[in-house]
Amino acid sequence: MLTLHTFYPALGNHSASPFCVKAMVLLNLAGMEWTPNWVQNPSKFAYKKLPVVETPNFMVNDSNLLIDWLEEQGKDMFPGLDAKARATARAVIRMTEQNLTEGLVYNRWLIDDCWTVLNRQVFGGLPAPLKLFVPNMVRKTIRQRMDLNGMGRFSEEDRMTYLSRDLDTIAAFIDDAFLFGTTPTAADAAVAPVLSMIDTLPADTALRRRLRGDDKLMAYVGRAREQLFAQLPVPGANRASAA
Ligand SMILES: N[C@@H](CCC(=O)N[C@@H](CS)C(=O)NCC(=O)O)C(=O)O
Repeated sequence: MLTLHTFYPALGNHSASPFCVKAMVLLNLAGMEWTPNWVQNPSKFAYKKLPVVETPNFMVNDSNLLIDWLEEQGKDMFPGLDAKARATARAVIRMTEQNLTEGLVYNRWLIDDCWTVLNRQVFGGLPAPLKLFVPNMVRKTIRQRMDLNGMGRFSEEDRMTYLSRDLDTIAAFIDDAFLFGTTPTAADAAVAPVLSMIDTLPADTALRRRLRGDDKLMAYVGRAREQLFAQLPVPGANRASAA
């Protein structure tokens, strides 16, 4: 039995983190037996980040390394794809995680109407003294990250042009139910949570409006929720396996 160390749900998603939802979906697509361990503070883990998958003899400390580990166990995480399509799927994952997700993070943390709700949901359970400074400390770190990677320096118009190209790119892959055909792959595990989290931003931002205005992407998010997310665990539920 594997243990998935994951952040708690937030904003209507099975975890606050798209990478944690991705790991849950990857484990299910691979048919693994696993159980969640809900974590508030990731500082004890190797990279101080989640998700982490604990195997009987190894810690897999990153969701993309998890894809490789599952493939090493004999699971095909890109079923039916030739070498070129596999490379393309990896590139779509990287684009989504390195750029579009940064747009999601910008919206969640730096747009005040989103931040107010995120703060309440993610940090609301902290003891009173910590609640006074931890949320603003983390927000300051995110502001610095957005400044350094450039997302926070764009005008809103340029940021939206940038992020819209990512959404166009993802939409261009959807001819069937999933990004690479009728069968979900690791690319869907990575991309669908990010889109779902843009849709569940708790305020009417330009990014959320842009996604919600795209029927093809919204239909894809709906399929992912039904077919990939519906069976994911929630804290407190008594559950032996998600497979
Ligand atoms: N490359 C990692 C990214 C994981 C990641 O960035 N996790 C974030 C949550 S979305 C995290 O744990 N952040 C805590 C921190 O940086 O302190 C993966 O694919 O697993």
